Amino acid sequence: TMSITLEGGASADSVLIGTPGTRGPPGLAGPKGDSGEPGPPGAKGDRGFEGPRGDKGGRGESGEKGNNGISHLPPPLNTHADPPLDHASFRPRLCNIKVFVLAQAKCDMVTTGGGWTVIQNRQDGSVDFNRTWQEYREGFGNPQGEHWLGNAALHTLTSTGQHQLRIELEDWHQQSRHATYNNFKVAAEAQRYRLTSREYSGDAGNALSYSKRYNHDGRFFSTTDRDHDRYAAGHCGHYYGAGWWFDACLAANLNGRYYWGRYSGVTNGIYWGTWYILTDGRSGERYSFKKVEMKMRPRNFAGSS
Ligand SMILES: [Ca+2]
Repeated sequence: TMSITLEGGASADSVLIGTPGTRGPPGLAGPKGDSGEPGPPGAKGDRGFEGPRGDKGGRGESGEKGNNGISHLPPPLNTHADPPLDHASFRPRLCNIKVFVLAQAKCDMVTTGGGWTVIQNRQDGSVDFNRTWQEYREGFGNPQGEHWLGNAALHTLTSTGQHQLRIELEDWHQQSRHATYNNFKVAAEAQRYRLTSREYSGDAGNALSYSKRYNHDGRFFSTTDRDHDRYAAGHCGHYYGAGWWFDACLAANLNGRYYWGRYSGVTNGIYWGTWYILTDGRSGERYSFKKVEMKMRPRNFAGSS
């Protein structure tokens, strides 16, 4: 026993002290802490698209009046004048088109009223069309010869207004046919340069919309290093070695390999399935074209037919 003083001054002689109880359960979790410090700034974004062309500059000052006298200047040579737009004296010329990058494109001022910008050409097999996504985006080849203008340029050129696409094919027997699409558009890279090719006319057949299964209209662009096709089990761009709006996989491929006429094996030549189909069952040979040109212009171009 022991003597202790209770609260209030009262005292007691003997108070028994029991053993301590068992330890209680842990308390509830405390409240959520404050947010942490903001993180470091992100990386610098990509460079934006080129802006629109600036306003025309002001007129310059007049020069001083010259003295009378005999002219020693040679007659004007007229070397930089544009060629007149008649068939007899027509020559292909370069036109400057400001697009994603400064690109030069060839103009066709003759075919069905002119005004065509050539966006693709095959004629001698001098340029390899088995290229990467980036190369197809920027374009490659020579505007005066074989080339692909570039998907970035195609998007820029078709992003405002409505445009026509004309495809001209020539075989190895001097036969030519064409296909025209009155509604042509190439979407932005974020939409993988998706193709719109509708309202067909012409005599080469509508190979871009051959059937439900082989339909290039509305398809994404694929290259040897990018698979955006509708063939789940494989990679059309890699298999055929071309950049194109593959479906699963193709009824047309104008960016295929250049062959001198017939070839056998994989159908990886320049191909347009509504004109030259795989007909030769004896040899299994395919047919590649001698010449192809793809060109576009505004749908409402003056003189369009
Ligand atoms: Ca695929």
